[in-house]
Amino acid sequence: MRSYIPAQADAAPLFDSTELDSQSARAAFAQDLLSGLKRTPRTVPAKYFYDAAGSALFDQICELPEYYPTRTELKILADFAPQMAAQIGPDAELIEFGAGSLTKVRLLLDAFETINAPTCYLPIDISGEHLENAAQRLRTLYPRLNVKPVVADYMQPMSLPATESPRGRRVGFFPGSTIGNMEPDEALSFLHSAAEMLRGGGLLIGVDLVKDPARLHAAYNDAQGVTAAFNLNMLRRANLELDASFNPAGFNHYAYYNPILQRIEMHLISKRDQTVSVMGQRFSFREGETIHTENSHKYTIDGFRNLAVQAGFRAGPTWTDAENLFSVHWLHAPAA
Ligand code: AVI
Repeated sequence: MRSYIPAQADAAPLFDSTELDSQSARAAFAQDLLSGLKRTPRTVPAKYFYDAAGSALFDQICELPEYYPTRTELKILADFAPQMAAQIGPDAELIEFGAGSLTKVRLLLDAFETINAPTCYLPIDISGEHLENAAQRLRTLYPRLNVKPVVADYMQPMSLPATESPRGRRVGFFPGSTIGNMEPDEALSFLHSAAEMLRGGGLLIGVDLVKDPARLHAAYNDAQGVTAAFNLNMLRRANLELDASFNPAGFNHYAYYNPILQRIEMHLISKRDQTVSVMGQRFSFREGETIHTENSHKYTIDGFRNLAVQAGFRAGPTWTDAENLFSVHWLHAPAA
């Protein structure tokens, strides 16, 4: 298992965003795409959806009528933020994994009395420019909050900047059910590392739930075709960054719920026999052959709580919506 433990805070930053954003990111994409296309079945990691165009498409997905997770989680956060704030406790050091545009955290921050509010907020995200802009806006809105963005891939080992003798507990915030995009062993490893890193504090985490497959199917096969465009964007990105020769019109978006593995699987299916080149290497696709691009695992409430306990947490309260579509869990980390 890989370890995701951020090394303890001694030195300041960490990963250089330009390095992450350019050369090494391109090299990693090349390596993962080439090795993924040589595998059977062909697989490309879902993290490569998120270039600027892919991130914009994902933002559109979050607004779609069929895609319930984002708005449902926001409503749960809005409805139960005071209870969540009580679990977080006073003067916390809040660490958000995969923070993006820093909107969800505001629902939590607004639930605190000023005197008890988190003193320090470390949003971790891979996109440096985006993160710094969002951090700047947040500083204006919450002048007493020490906002320290960390440009890093939270799935890789990293270090966190030192904070001035934090008074409160260290608390993780991981909304969006991004944990569902990890394989179960990766999710366990991530949670295990988080439990260590958050000793004495806790983790607030959003998790999408098992439900009627028709509802899930609709969420990943929207009528406007935005999810299809998001999936196909992986090929467009490979053409732009790696000089690949994919014809996106030669592939179909295919997403279905696998009830045995409790996950949505997204694939790109070749519409015909075709040959594609990537960085000078040629790959032949038969008609109907797939590239597996994403898994989105769904959990039962008990299934997720059991996973968290296996990772070393003690399960606290879980909040859901009226239809039981989505869940937000408070997990107690082990004692410091
Ligand atoms: C980011 N992640 C939680 C989304 C999900 O639902 O698994 C990504 C996504 N894929 C297709 N639609 C949205």
